[in-house]
Amino acid sequence: VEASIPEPQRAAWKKFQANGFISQEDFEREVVRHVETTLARSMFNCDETAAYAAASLAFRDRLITEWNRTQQRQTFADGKRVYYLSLEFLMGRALDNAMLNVGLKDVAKNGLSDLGFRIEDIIDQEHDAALGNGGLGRLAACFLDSLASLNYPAWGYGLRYRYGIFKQEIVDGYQVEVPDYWLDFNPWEFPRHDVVVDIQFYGNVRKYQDEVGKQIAVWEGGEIVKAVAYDVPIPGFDTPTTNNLRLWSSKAASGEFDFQKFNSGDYESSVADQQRAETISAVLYPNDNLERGKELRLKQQYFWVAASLYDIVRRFKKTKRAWAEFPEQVAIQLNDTHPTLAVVELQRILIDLEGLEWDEAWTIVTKTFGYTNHTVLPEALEKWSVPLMQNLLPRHLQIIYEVNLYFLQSVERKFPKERELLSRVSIIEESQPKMVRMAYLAIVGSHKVNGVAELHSDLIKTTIFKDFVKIFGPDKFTNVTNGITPRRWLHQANPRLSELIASKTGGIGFLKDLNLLNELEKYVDDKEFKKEWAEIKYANKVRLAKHIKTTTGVTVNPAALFDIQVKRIHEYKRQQMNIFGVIHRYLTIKAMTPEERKKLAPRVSIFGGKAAPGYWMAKTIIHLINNVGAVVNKDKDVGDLLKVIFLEDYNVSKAEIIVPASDVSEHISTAGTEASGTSNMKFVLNGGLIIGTCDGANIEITREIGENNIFLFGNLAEDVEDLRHAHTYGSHTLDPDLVKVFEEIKKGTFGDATAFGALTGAIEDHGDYYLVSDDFHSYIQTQALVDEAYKNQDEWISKTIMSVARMGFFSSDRCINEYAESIWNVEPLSPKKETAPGLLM
Ligand code: CGF
Repeated sequence: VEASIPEPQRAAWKKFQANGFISQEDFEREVVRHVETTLARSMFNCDETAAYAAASLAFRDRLITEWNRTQQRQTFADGKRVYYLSLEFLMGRALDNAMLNVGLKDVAKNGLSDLGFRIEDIIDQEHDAALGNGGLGRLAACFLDSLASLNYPAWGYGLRYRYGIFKQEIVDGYQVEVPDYWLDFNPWEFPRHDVVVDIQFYGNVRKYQDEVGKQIAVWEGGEIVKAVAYDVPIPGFDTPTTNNLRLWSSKAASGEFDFQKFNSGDYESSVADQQRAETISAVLYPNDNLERGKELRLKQQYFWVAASLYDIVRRFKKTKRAWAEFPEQVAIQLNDTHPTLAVVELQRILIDLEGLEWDEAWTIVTKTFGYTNHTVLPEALEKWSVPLMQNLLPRHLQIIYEVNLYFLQSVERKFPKERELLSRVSIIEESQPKMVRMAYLAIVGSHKVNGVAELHSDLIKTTIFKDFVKIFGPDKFTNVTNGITPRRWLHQANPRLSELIASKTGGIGFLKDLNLLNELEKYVDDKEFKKEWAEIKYANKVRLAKHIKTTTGVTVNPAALFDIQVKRIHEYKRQQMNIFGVIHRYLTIKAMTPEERKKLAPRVSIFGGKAAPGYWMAKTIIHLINNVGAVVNKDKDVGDLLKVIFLEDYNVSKAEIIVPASDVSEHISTAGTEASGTSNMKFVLNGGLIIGTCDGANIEITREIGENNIFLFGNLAEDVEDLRHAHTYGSHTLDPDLVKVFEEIKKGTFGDATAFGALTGAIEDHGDYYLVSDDFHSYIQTQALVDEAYKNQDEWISKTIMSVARMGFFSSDRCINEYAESIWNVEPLSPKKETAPGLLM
C-alpha cells in the first residue's frame, strides 16, 4: 500500500509539520500541554514524576522531528550505513543527555523553574535504561553518542528487555537481587507496531533439487514468534543528526491467546504460548564475561539478529541495487560474538531466499561483517552445543557445517601437512557434545577482527586467535582502543569542571575535539586555576559524601582521600585484593601510636558493583567488604583515618556522581585479563589519578599522561603464565602481609570466618590463579606512595590537570572515526546546518 501523501496535499502537511520547540516559552507550552492532555493531569495534580514525564515528552517530540529529517536525509543520500549489533546498550538516563546534546538545558532549566520545579529534581526522577551488564554495554552506548555526534549514518540494533540488569540491594552485608521492571513509563521509545517480523524456530529442513538440478533447502514447520520494533532516538551533540536505536520485543504470533483452547475451558494453556513468546525478550542475562549456554539465550540471539537482518535487507532491497553492492551499502559490526548468528542468517537469506550461489553470497557476507572481541577469558568465549542448535536452528547448523567445511578445505590446501591445525581451528569442537565455537565463526565470517586496547589486541593475536593470524595473515586483525563520550562523562557528570575547561580552551569545542584539552597544560602552575580546579573536586566529593550518608548512613570526611573501585565484581578485577589491602591498612592503623596516626592521610575506600547472581565467589567478596566496613567504620581508634563504604546498586546514573569525586581509583586486574576497561578513562578525565596494573587501556593511559601521573604496580602480562605454573608445580609461599590479613579474617574479626574460607582458600590452597599474593606487596607499597603523594596537594593537583590535558585520545569520537576508516569504510553525512538550533557555542 502506498503510504506516501500525494503531491497536491503535501503543502498542507508542510504547513503543519512539527518543528520542535526552541524557545523557553514553547518549551513551557509543550510541558503544560503534555501534563494536561497526554497525562490527563492539571496544575493541581502535577508532582515531580509528572513534570519529568511531560518534560521528557516535550524533548522526545523535539528529537523525533530531527530524527525524521535525519532518516530522510540518509535515505536520499543513499550512502553506506553502519549497523551496530549489540545485545547490550547501557544507556543510563536520557533526559539530561538530550537537553545537553540539543543545547537546550538552560531553556529547560528556566522553563521548569518558571513552572515551579528544580531541574535537578526532575532529572532525578528518571529510571536508568539499564539494558547491559557493564563495560561492553556502556561502550555500545558511548558509540551511539559518537556516531550521531559525528553525523555517521548509523543504527543500533538490540533487544528491548522487559527486565534490565537487576537492582542490587545489600541486606545484612549480602547482595540480594531485585528485578528491575523499567518499562512502566518510558517516554523515550516509539513502538512501531507496523514494523513486525516473523521469526522462525525449530522445525526441519527439506532438501530437493529443482528443475535445473540446483540443491534447494526449505526450512519448514516449527514455531513463529513476532518481533516488534521499538525505536529510541539518539541525538548527536551540537548537530541535528538524530540516529536510531531499534530494540526488538517478542510477541506471540497467534495474537492474544488461543481462542479455541480458551473456549474449551483451557485458559491456562491458552495464554501459555503468548507467555512463552514474550519470555524471549523478557530478561537480560546478568553475566559479564561469562557465557552459560542456556537455550533461551540462544533464542534471544537468533530472534534479535534475524529481525535486525530482515530490516537491513529490506532497506537495501528498496534501493533496487544488485546484491554485489550490499557491502558498499551496509557495514555490520558484531559487538562480541553474541550476534555471530547474523553471519549465518545473511548467508541463509542470500542462498535460500534470494537464490544466490554459495560463493557469491559468502563473499558478500564476509565483506559486510566486522567482529570486535572483548575478552580473552576462556569462560567468556561463547560456544553452543550442536544438539541444541540442531533442534532450535536446523538450517543454520547445516550452513555452519558447510562454512566450516570450505574453511577447513582452504586451510588444508594452504597448510597440507598440519593436521593438528585443522582440529584446532575447526568451528566445530569435537567434544562431547560437539560445540560450535562462535568466535571462530565470527572470525571466518568477518573481514576484520579487532581487540579493544593495544595489549588486548596483541594478546588475541598471540594466544586465542594465533592460528587464525597464520591462516588469514596479520592484516585481518587490528586494534581499536576503546573510548568514552566526553559529553556524558565530563559535560553531564561534571558540569562545573566542563565549564572551567571551556573557559580556558575557547568554549565547549573540546567536547567535539577532545584533543583541545591540551590547552590545559598551560595552567598546570596557574594558582588561580588550580584553586578553582581543587574547589570543583572538593564540591564533587561533598556531593558523593551526601549520597553516601543518605544511602548508607555513614558520615565520611570530604577532605579525606577518596579511593574508589566501582565495576562488576569479578575475581580477575581483584576487588578481593583491594579489601585485603584495606584490612592491612586497618591493622597498621591499629598498631600505630597516636603520633604516627596524625601523619597518615585519612582515606575513604569506596566500592561498588554487582556480582552475577550465580557467581558465589564474587558475592563472597561483597560480603567481606560490607563486614569489614561494619567493623572499621565504628572503630573509635580509627575514626576518620579509614572508612569503608559499599555503594548499593552501582549503575550509570550513580557513576555520574561517583566518577567526578575520586582522588584515586583502582584498576587492578591481573595483567592480561582486562581487555580494556573504560572506567579508568572516565576517572582520569574527571581529574582523578589511578592506581593500576599494566593491563588493558591502563597502558595507553600511561603512555598518554606520563608515568609520573599514574601509580602502576604488579607483575606484567608476559610473566603471568610462569607464575601460575610455579604456583601449581613449585612451592607457593604467600606474602607475609597477606598472611596476617588472612589470620585476622580467620580469627573472626569480620564475622564468621567460614563464610570467607573459599576466598582465602583460592589463594592459599588453589593456586592463586589471579596472582593476588604475588602482587600484594607491590600493591601495598604503591598505596603508600599514593598516601605520600596526596600530602603534597599542590603537586597532586598539577598531576591531575596534566592528566586531563592529555586524555584527548580516549574520546569515543576518535574510536568511532577509527572504526569508520579502517573497518566500515563509511563517511559522515553532515546536515546542511552545522549547528543544532538552540545550541550556542
Ligand atoms: O568489555 C568487557 C566488559 N567486562 O564488558 N568485556 N566483555 N566481555 C571487558 O572485560 C572490558 O575490559 C572492556 O572494557 C569492555 C568493553 O570493551
